[in-house]
Amino acid sequence: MSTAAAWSPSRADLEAYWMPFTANRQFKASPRMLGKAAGVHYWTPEGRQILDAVAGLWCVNAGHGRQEIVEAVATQLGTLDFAPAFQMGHPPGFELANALKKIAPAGLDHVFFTNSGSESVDTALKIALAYHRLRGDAGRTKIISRERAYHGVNFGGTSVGGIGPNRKFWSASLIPGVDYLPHTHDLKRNAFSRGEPEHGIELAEALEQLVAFHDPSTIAAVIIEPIAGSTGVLVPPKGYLRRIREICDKHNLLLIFDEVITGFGRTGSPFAAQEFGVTPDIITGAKGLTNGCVPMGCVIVSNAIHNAFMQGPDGIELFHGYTYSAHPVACAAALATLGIYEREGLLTRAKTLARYWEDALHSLRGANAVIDLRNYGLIGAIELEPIPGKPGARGFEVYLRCFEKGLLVRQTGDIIALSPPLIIERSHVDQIFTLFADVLRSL
Ligand code: PXG
Repeated sequence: MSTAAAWSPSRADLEAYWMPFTANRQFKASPRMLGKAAGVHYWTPEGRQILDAVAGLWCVNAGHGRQEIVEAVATQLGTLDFAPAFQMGHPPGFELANALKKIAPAGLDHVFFTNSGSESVDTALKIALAYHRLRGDAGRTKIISRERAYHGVNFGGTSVGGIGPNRKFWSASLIPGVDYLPHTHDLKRNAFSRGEPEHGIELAEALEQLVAFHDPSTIAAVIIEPIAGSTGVLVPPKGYLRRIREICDKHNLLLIFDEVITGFGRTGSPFAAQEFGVTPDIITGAKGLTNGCVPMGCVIVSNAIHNAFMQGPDGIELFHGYTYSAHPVACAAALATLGIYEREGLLTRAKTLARYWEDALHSLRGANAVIDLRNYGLIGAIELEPIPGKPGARGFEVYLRCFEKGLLVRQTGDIIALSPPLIIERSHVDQIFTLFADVLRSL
């Protein structure tokens, strides 16, 4: 079945594929298909052009259809298609780890490879617990996360996740010893903030309270998305992340930044850690690592953590890894991606566009149903007034109307999130918000 050609599936053709995080029956009654992509656009199988305002799903940072990646992947497949990851190595794996070390914050010099953000999170949690145990501090097993956090869907990530519907089927089976900081979303005080909100640094003090409640000797790590993405773009209040770091240092807690969304230039720096001037002990990444082309994730760890494992008698230091860790084809895609990011300055391009983006987004202030606008780097969110008694209905309607008008956005409840490819031009930014304003008027 050609993806680019028009395709008219019957309902029966759509049954076998159980789609993720999708209202399957609703979708299959009225499918929305994509057939091809190039630059900042998708096309439906019928040839309708769609402006991609979410970089696929926060991942296609260099834009679609990049020839360098296509060629690197094809060459790699023809050279070394697969190599066992356990007790064997191959050049692209080491090359990629070195390339990541170069763009990561100083002192985070070692990389463990996974195949997704979810695997990166579970790997990071396992490394954090193992680290304390290796140091003779095996009592540190608890993890502190946050309300409204999204850390993927494996059991570890689900357990530290703070979004109710993602947990409810499994609530009795999640990993024990997790507690949650309050989220920082505060419409009353911070609505229509540009960049970091003024109010909320004091919410970091909740970490001190949790530490006192659990006793620091029982806590291994704090995991935080520097900007919470999935839950609707929650930008950290001024000083908040720095204060979290201070409290972690005071009590010897590892700080994990889940940068699956914020990594690879989204905020205007390679990682949000650099953007906000706060260095965690572990960074989890995925998505933009390969420009979304081949599944891959990474866990970048501090030298102190790595050193703790590289002691003692020779032998396997960490009993963890995946068949496809550092898959050669994924490594090739990532190396080509990082090459593009470097040549085109994409890891910092969001900074040069941020002000224009911000002004364009905030031009929606006062528009129909808009109760908040928030932004950072090339991330934006529009929060809509819920229809009474029907949470999420307005958001979904806006999402559908945007797609009808040729704009791909992301919807979570009544919040619309935007995160365009970092190659976006000002004219596209104008187009996004013109289309969006049209949709709001049509409600
Ligand atoms: N951590 C964070 C912070 C994420 O945003 C994951 C982990 C999991 O990654 P994988 O590769 O396992 O999906 C994510 C994923 C959205 C959206 O629209 C966000 C994600 C995935 C799908 C949709 O907000 N983030």
